[in-house]
Amino acid sequence: MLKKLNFKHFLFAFCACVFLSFTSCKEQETLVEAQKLTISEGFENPLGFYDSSPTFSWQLPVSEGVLSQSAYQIVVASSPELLPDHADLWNSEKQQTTQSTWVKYEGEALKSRQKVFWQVKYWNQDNEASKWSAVQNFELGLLNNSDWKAKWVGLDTAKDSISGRGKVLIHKPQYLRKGFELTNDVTSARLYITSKGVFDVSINGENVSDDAMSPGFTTYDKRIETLTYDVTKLIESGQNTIGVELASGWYSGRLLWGTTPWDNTISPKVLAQLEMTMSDGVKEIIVSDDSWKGTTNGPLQFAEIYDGEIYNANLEMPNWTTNNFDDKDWTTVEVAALDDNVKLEPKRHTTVKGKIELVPQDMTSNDGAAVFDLKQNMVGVPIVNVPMKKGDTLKVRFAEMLSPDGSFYTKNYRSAHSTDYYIAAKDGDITYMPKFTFHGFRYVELSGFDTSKKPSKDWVKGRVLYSDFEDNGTFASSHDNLNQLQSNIVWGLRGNFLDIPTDCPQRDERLGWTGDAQVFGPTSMFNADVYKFWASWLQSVREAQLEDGAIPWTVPDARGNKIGSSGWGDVGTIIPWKIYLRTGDVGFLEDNFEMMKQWVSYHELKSKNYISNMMSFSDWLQPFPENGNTRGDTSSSLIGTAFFAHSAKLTALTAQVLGEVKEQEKYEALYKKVAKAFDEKFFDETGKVKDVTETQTTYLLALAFDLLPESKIENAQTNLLRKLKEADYHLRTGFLGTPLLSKVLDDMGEIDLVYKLIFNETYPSWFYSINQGATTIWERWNSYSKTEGYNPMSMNSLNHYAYGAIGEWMYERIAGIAPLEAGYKVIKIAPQARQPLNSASASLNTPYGKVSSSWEIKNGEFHLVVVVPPNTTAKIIVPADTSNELLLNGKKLEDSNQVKLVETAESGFELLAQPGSYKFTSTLK
Ligand code: RAM
Repeated sequence: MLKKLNFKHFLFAFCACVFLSFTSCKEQETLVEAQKLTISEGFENPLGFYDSSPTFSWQLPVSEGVLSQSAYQIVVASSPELLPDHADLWNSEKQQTTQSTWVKYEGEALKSRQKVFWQVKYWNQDNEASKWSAVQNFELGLLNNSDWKAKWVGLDTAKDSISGRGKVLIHKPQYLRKGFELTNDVTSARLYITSKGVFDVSINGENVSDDAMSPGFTTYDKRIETLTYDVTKLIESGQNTIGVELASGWYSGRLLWGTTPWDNTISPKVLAQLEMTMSDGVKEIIVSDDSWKGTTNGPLQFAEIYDGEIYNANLEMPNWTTNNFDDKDWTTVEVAALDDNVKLEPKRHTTVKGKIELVPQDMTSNDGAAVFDLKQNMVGVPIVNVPMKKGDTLKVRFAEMLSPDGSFYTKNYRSAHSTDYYIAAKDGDITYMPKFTFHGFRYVELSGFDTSKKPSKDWVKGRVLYSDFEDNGTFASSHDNLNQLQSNIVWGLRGNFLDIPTDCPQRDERLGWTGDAQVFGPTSMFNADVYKFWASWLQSVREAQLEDGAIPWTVPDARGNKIGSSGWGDVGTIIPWKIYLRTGDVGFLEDNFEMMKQWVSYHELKSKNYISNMMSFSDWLQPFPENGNTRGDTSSSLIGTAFFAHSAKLTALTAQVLGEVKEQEKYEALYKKVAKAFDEKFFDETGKVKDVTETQTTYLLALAFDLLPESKIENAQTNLLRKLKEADYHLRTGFLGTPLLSKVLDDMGEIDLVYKLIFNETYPSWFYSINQGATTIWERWNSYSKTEGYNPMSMNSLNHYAYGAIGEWMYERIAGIAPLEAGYKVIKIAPQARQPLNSASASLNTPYGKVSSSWEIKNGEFHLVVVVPPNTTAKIIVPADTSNELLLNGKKLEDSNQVKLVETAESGFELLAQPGSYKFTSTLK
């Protein structure tokens, strides 16, 4: 063969080689491609996306030869065929950087409805290139009010509505429909839709989605979120029908104290725009307008978030969302134009969905009533499947716990009726799931069913509703109660993340209480993928902020009381900063910087000589208050001043990240002035609190927020220890003090004491509630006891996430995973092992991938298994008697490129580790 090669052949081969190496200039793309590609706050290939200037993030694979990134290239195009070589929207070119998260799009401005495709490639630490990632895509929703041709439509339900509790107008649910004809086949169809109220939409008899309570709860006087659905498969050539069920929801429902800035007497309305591209390329559009018809004579006669539903099956209208229905008795809808002041924007986090189904573990029945125990306090709706007799009314009640005598207790729902009714139209089994309400419960009671049938456990299921996010971390240990605490924290999160972060999910409240959100935010980030959830809610916080900088007590502001509370409004500085630490997304700080400054200026407004006189809910629900007050004994002026200083400090730190040097200096100086005033006003020379009641929280605030001069710190710490001792080493803290306890004591080196507080079994403590049967976090340390039943205080929820804030310390210090640099670019792994724990472990999906830390004590040896994700480094501190050797994977540790010993301290070995998996063994003292 070879011999046959003549010069011509050689020349050809030579040219081909030169050509190939020119065209592809091909470096070898051998490394495994990037994974988990997302845009903005973690969206994967979203439809109806909100952000016209997104950021891009990806993760390097856990793969041979991939330690870190030295460069990336992103290509963005209007069609997948153009990738990677002909990107028409943006080509970042090769960027020499380790940045693999939150890279800003710098291409041409993106527009409503635009379809965008992108992929990324990275170079590793040795400048070797990866393959191009799989092509990702996203499609924008309608970004501007001017994109809408549709009008708000609905019936005037105010005129024949019911006067509900507190004389609040309750609108009857309505059914709206529209038929339309198409002469051609559809190739693509998008339904853009939203409502003032909550809606459920079907096309040609098929539900468009399994979303619940859409579009969710925003500052309706400023912004209403819109949804986008791909409905191509539901549209037919010829006749079609769209049908919408509509109820009050948060918009015009009975929210607590009823003074919403929007008007609850406005009847719910829907806004819908169906945009289609036909097979011949022609565009068709169907919009909500005066050709739609409606009725309130459908089966759903009543639907209210607090109060429940009344469903009358006799009024069912078979096929009403299909072509096969005559709506001649229906009324023509009223039409309202869009309001320019209310922005319509694509929903910027996930919709609420049924995420889990629970089945009863126990059932008892008596006197025509059956009680089902799900053994887990949950939030959502029941799915009931029961035998009934025609004309009878099934009554479905809920309870968080039973009284010790077994009776059904509903008083702590306060005025929330929280009951569903189903009126049967026939004999036999019925299936019913409420649609426009939700309940917080562990027990379900049914009555009104066919009593000739024996109740059975499978009559009821619990459909758990929350915003559609996934778990983001795990925590487990060798201790049952600690594991139950972790479970309670996670269930508290699920129950109170139903579109907005709420204080509680069951009584006549369920509002976006800012103080509760402020304390629980960080813990939520460990347990669930909720960055988008928070980013979205913070937009509402910005919108709700008043002109003088006040952040309302609840967001969206359902109360309309124009003032802020210290410790509550500070959500506006604390959440941006704390979430930035966990994501590393500078854009998030940019978005919120103005709000932070405004909030600090509100602190200034509400203080004299830097001493605060801002109203405060204070250390809410502190146990054993001397003054008997729900606001506890800590001076509200001291609290306000402490938060003033802290908010100024966080604003300075933010300015520093944003490179705003002047602002940084200004807020640093302000923080120092306020801290000085705080010290002079509230502390004597010896570091003891003066002139106001001395509480644990007084010291916690001073120490946590760094408000005392160096010379007083030690004494203040001693005073805090004395206060704890006086309380027999139990906490005496409420909503504001409790989250600071673990951190302050930890900084003092008092880890044993933090363990003691967490493992306390007696009141007040976390385990006290667990020993009383808690399956969620309670509002009060003693909300319920097995012998006494419910705490008689009317404000008493068994699902209030605030005290779950301890979860942050469990992840960061018991398992030992904390960010050392924002976004976990540098991770600190420093578990604090103490009795009674023999083992603990946690894992967390960081923006760079999964990190985990898992330890176990066996025969005096400490075993620690750590996984460090690619493109990060970790500082690992292995607790040890350092006079003995440290083993790595069973062998004496020797410095390598992977792991280096940095320091041998008294309490352990400090190491610097590159990405990879490690198994350390040390001997404990
Ligand atoms: C209660 C709420 C909330 C708390 C406020 C001050 O009504 O349940 O938890 O933040 O009051």
